Amino acid sequence: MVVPRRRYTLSLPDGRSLELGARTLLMGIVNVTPDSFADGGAFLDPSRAVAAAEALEAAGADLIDVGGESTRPGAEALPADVECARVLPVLDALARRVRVPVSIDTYKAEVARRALDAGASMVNDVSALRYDPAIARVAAGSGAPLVLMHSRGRSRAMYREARYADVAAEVTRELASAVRAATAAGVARTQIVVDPGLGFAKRAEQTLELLGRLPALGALDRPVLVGPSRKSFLSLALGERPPSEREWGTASAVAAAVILGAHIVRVHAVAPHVDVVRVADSIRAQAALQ
Ligand code: PMM
Repeated sequence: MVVPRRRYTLSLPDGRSLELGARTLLMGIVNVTPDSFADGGAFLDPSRAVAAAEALEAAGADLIDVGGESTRPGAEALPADVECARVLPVLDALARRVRVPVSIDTYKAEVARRALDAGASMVNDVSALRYDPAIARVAAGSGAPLVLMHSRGRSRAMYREARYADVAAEVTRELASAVRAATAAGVARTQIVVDPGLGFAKRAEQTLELLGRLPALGALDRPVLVGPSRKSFLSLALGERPPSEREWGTASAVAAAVILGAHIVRVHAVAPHVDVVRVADSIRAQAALQ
């Protein structure tokens, strides 16, 4: 069933705003890391990362998400200085070179603060405030929207936490508590985006179920961001294969997410997904007429 998608407006620190819900927004991924599972090492050189972001914008990205620490299971936590040394030169250049808003994918308050100073306009926290709660005050102080992504445990041990009686209900409940923590720290509720955290502290079966039951997150009354791109849960349907060969599988998950109510989808390959979300948005629009 095509579920209604509510409209939301996020305010950006530079005075612009992002309209969510009328059409699906595409967030293009630039990982400035040596070890991300899908694009690790490709953009560690800042000039290559900047060129990749420009190419994503030209392909139709509505947002660019820049990250400096790999979130793949078992990845080492980086000192904030090292993470900053990776992302700040890229953000500095992007402030002059791209028009679309740039988000910083970090769970560290210090990295978020310095990234916002360098021109980022949104904070994407894959720990939903659990690793460094001070990040909420940083987002609140800057007026930047804050993405709260569901996960459990720390990176190294997150699969030990993948025990759910009802994955959609538990993820919704845990995100609700993260939303409360963020608002208690001063973040405007209207600036919060929620994300079910596909593949984070979830087995493949649980991730597929959660994606299929995405409308459960509607109880939070916040825009929903979904990131299925090239993730290993796709292998449950596709069989084992490298991330680079999961693009069609990603497209299917993106189409499902849009039909099920996602407002923003986070992908590595923006160009093909422009068509995917256009068609899925058209299906939504026509179904709403009936
Ligand atoms: N996935 C990854 C990293 N950051 N952020 C959000 N909000 N949602 C996600 O699903 C998400 C994320 C891991 O993928 P990557 O290593 O390819 O960036």
